[in-house]
Amino acid sequence: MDRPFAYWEELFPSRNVLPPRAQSTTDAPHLSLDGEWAFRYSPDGDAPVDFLGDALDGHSGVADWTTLAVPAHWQLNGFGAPIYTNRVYPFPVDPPYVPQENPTGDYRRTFTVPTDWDVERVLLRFDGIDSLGTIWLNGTEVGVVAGSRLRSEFDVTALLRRDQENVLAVRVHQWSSGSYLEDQDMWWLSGIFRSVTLLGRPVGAIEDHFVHADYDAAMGEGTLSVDAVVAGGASARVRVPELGIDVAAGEVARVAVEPWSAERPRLYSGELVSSGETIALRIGFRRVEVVDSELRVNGAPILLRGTNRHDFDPDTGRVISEARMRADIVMMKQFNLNAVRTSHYPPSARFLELCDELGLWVMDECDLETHGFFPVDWFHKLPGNPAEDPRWEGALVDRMQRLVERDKNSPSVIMWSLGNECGTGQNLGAMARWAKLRDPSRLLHYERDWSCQYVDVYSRMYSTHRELDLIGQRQEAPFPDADLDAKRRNMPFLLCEYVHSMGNGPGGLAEYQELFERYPRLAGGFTWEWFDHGLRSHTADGEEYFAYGGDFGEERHDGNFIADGIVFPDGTPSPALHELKKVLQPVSFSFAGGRVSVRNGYDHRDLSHLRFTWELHADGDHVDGGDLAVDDLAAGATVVLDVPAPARGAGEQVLTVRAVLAADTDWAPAGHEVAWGQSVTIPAASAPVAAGTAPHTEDDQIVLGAARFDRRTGGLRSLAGIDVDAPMFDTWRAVIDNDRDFSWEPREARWRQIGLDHPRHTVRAVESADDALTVRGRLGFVGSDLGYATTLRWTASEDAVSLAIEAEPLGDWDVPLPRFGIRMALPERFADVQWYGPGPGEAYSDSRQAARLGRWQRTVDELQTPYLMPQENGNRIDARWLSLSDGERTLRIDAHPHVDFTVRRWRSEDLDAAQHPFDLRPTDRVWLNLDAGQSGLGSGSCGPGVLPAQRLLPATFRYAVTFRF
Ligand code: IPT
Repeated sequence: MDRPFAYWEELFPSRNVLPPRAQSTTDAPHLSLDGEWAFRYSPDGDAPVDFLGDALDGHSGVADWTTLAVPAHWQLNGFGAPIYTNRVYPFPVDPPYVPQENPTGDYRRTFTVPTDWDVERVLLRFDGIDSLGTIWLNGTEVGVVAGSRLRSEFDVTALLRRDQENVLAVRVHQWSSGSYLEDQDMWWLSGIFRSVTLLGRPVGAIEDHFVHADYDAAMGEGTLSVDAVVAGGASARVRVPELGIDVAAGEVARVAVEPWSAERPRLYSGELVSSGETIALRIGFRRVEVVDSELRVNGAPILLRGTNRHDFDPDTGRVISEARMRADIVMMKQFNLNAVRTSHYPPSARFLELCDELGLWVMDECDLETHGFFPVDWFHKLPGNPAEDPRWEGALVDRMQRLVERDKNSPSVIMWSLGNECGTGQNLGAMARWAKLRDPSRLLHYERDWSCQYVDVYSRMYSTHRELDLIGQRQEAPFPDADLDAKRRNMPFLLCEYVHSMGNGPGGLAEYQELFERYPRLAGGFTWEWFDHGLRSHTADGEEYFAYGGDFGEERHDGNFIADGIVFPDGTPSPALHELKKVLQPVSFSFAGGRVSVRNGYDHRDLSHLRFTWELHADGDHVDGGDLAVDDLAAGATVVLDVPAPARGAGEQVLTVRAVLAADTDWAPAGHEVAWGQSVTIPAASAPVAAGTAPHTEDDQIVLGAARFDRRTGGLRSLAGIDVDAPMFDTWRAVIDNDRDFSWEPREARWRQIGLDHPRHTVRAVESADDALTVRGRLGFVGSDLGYATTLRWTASEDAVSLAIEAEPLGDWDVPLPRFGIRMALPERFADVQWYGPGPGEAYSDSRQAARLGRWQRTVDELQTPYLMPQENGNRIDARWLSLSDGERTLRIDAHPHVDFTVRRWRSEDLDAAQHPFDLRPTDRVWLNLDAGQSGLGSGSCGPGVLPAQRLLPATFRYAVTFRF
């Protein structure tokens, strides 16, 4: 028996909402209603509506009331708890019903309309209520807000008391029919989470305006016309003094202008004036189009170097301060990103204004995702997926209208996206048709309908490199319908999500970028995603950590899948963001025959804003340097320059070329590095291997130079008096998310089945010869017949001890190894690490572009990357040498020729077992891995795994190190 719908379960529950209109900066009066509101929380939606009157007089009593800030989420302020699910709905799929236990927040506040307001009408605006709110003013219902990340306005003129306090009351339900449309991969968080404003509307106010600012690249000319709807049908004028424009609204003006682009966000200030209101205009002239399967702006193809950004703050959830928005954009610009997809809902309108000002291409996405229908077979079953079921059409089109109408004047927005992960369906078609009619100047995007019937660009997510290569060449597998296939094959292509950045990773970025740059059809993409959405929490002992799914006791959740960003929750760039910065750099360098070619990879601008320098280092020591003259180089052009000849002398000679900002910008100071390249002009001579000393026996020990070994096992006990744990073979890494069982290329299960996490080394022979101590053995794994035949050959001179490692695979290996190397331990005081090699950040075989050759110094603690779910991290790749020091004594390790190393205060097993950083407790040893290598990272947690070339295959490994003291 069906229970009747509650009002929040109506398919289109909004009531009395005014038609949506453009965001504006206006001189009309307004009053912010943000701040402390009275608040009452109830676990279901049926509490009496007893809070509308002048006094709080319900039978539940005033005692139940407390206060809560607006904007805020109640779950982050002590009421209820956050829930994280990726795509499953956290309730039974039974649309439009939602749980009867529907947490509800009652809000109220009073306000007085300023006496100097000379207005005809007063509107009440809600920028975001999650998920549904009923509004009352002075005891009378104003209407119902639905669509969590969308703006709603009401006309409250008739209900307002002009000379007395007004009582504004809002009841917000956590769940509503809209919850079925808002199944984005993020925390479920409720409440009035964006601003509330009272807007005075003077006589003759401007109801809506639409700026059309086109740019004709061939003519260098802009065309401006501003549509204005003025109350009472009056007229308005458009003035742009800088361009000498003073025309009636609706009239077309043509002038020579500088265009707007993400690279040079040129905005012209103007105003739109009616008798009652002046709206500030910030006009960016640009034309977005598809020509010859290319995505073009202002006549030139653009390459989207983008990322997906959710509104996120570790303390306030989707309540975002302007400072945080600006900080995000500034950081994106500093890290060479030029585009953002507002996954998966429109951000605060202010965010787009900042994108207009600072310069980012924006894909503005509708607040729509019905992903939870996928696990229940969204294409075939009824009650159907809202994208298809005609009963939902009104609600979906309304969402699109509210997106487009609010944001239509932002030059940064070049594409509207219908939403994310809704399958396919006719209601998407209805949204698209409306949007195209209303705003033909922008392109339409939607990923999940691979027919591309409603859209202008072909978009996919997480395609492999191979697929991207085929699409670049227009050789992709055909779509079954020939007409749609032909249409799609002529579209530009973008990856709306790629390089999933969960935990340590992604790898394979550089290979994607190479393809994007190779094929004109490929318009780039948006990495998944900007933030790790970890919520700041504290253990019982007060230790801070960032919580993920399950940490709030959720019944059903998706664990740390919420931690898949390139920025840690506290705003620190992750190693992946550094890698991205290098891979996306808009200027590239290549070296050959003593010359460097410099390529301008910008879409529109020349390089006159950059200063170029060169530097020469020998073994990491600065030898020489100076400026490099790169004449103005047009977008897309390359110049080849002579570079200073390598200085003669000892050591590895490395030439570094850098491009830095010549002057301050809005997003970085002069000197900020935009791009760099490096070339080894003379490689290092290999360090000498210690030799010449013969081993001898003292009691139960074998002594070889400064090294002492256990006579029975051949295990190293001390090096120059430093007590060490003998090197053990290690093939394990604390599995990274990309290795795990949910990965598209799962490795973990097979690794554990083999027993790689339980290695056992047996010594077969300890052989002393005149010049060496050789320990032969077999590395095996508990429960497996696979293994390695191992040889450790120790030699020594007076001041050094060398170890040559050789390991040959035994048995039929069928899986790449996590790592291969040795692990030893030193006393905990050896905590100061220096090395010469790529750095300073962590690097892996498929994520090493950001690491530059140099001499680096870090403490052990600084070498750790605090992924929210602890996992393998901190690898330094291809070190030529490293040293560990306790301040007095230093152990230096030379590699022959290179070695990967990891240093930490716990063992890989501890890292593997930990669920949160607070689970990791320092041991009294410093654990040092010296590896022949590790498998790459890939992005298998949601995407392709490690590319073949970067898998560590179980081959024979041979490498050597020399210890010096
Ligand atoms: C894709 C989603 O669009 C995105 O929101 C996020 O959940 C991402 O996956 C994984 O983190 S959809 C997936 C089926 C590829």
